[in-house]
Amino acid sequence: MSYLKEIDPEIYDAILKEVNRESDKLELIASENFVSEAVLEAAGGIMTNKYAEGYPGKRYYGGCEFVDIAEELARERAKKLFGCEHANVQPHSGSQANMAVYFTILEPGDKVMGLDLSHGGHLTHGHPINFSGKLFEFHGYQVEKETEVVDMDKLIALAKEIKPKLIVTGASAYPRILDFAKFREAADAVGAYLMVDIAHIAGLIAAGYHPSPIPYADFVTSTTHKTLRGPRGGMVMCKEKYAADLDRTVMPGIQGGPLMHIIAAKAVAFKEAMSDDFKDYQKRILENARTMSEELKARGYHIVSGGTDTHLFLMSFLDRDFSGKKVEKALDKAGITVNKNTVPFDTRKPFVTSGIRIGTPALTTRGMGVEEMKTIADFIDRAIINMKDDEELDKIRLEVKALCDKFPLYPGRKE
Ligand code: DSN
Repeated sequence: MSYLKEIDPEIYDAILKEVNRESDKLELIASENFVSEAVLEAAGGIMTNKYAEGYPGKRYYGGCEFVDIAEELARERAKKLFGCEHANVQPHSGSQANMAVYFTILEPGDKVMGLDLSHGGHLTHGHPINFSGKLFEFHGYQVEKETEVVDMDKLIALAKEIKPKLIVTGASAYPRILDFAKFREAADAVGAYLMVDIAHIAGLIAAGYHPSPIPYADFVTSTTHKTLRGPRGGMVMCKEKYAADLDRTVMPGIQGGPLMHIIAAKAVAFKEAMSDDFKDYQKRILENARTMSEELKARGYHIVSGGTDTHLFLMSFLDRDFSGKKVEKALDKAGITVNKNTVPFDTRKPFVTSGIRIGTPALTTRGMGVEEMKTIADFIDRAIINMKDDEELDKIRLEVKALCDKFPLYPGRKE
C-alpha cells in the first residue's frame, strides 16, 4: 500500500514516471548514479524529522542521541574510507562544501586559481556568475590546445606569477588523472593552500583507482552522489589542524540544521564503498568508459585528450556542423540521456556547446559491461548520423528499451 498514491497522486505519478524513465533509458550523465535500496531507505527515513544544529555530543537541541549515532558513523566511515584526519559530512551539496572551505581560509577579494569551467572545471571554482567568482579574485587556468590536458609546468609558472592564496583543482569534465603532487608543488611554490574537489572521482579514489589527494591537499571536498553512489549531498575532509575552523564555518557559518536523514544515508553509502563489490564496481566503470570512448573514436569522433583515465569522456564536435545541443536532443529521442557540454576552446555558446559528456557509473551499476558499451557506442553513432530521421531514432529507442529490460533497475518500484 502506498501512502503517497492515496494522499498525493500527482507526486506519486511523477515519481513513478521517473522510475520508468531511469529504468527504460540509458543513463550516461557522468555525475549521476543509481543508489542502493538501503541508501534510499535511509534517505527516505524518519531522521528527516530531527533538528540537530551542532555536532555529535554538542547539539543545540535535545533528543539527538540517535542522529548522533548516524553522524558519528558517517564521519568515522568517511575518515576510514579516504584515510583523512577529519571529515565534516554536513554540507548539503558540493557547492556548500566548496563555500565552506573558501570561507574558512579566505577573505573577500583574495586571489585564487581554479580550472576554467569550459576547460572542465566547475561553477564554484571561480565562474564570474557564481558566488566564488563574485567574492574572490579567481584566476582561471586552462588545458593546452594541442593535448587538451593541463600542463603542470605552466601551471606552476602561472602560480608564481599570480601568487594566489588558494589553488583549487578537481573537475566536472576532465577525463585525465590529476597530478596532485604537482598541484602541491605549485601551492608550495607560493605558500598557497591546496583544495581538491573530488566530487566526480570520489568513488574511484575510495577504491584505489585514482591517486588520492589526501596526502597533498589541505582540504578535499566532494559530493556523495556521483561515482561514490550515495545520497545527494556534500562533504569536506581536512587535516586536523583546520577541523575546528571548518566545522564552525559549516555550522553556524553557512548552514543551519543538518539533513540527518541524508547524513544517515551517507553513512550507509560509505559502508557500501568499503566492500570488495564496490572496488570491483569502480574497476568496471573504468573498463566501460575506456571501451566506449575507444569505440566512438574508432568511428571517427574526436574524444577530448584522446581518451579517458576516469569514468567520463567528452565527444567534441568543434569541427562539425552540428552542436552538442543537437546531439543531446537526438540521443534523448533515441532513449539515451547525456548532457551537452562545452569543450576546451569552444566557439559555441554554453547553452549550445560543441560537445557532449558521457559517463559510465550509472550503467555499470545496472550490471552492463564492455559488450553493452560496444552496442551503446553503435546506438550513439547511429543516432548522430540519423539525427534528423525520427523514424530511425525511434527504432534505436526500441533497441535501447530491449537492452535496458535485460538489466532491471528498481524492479519493486515499477508499476
Ligand atoms: N552538475 C554536476 C555535474 O554534472 O558535474 C556538477 O555540479
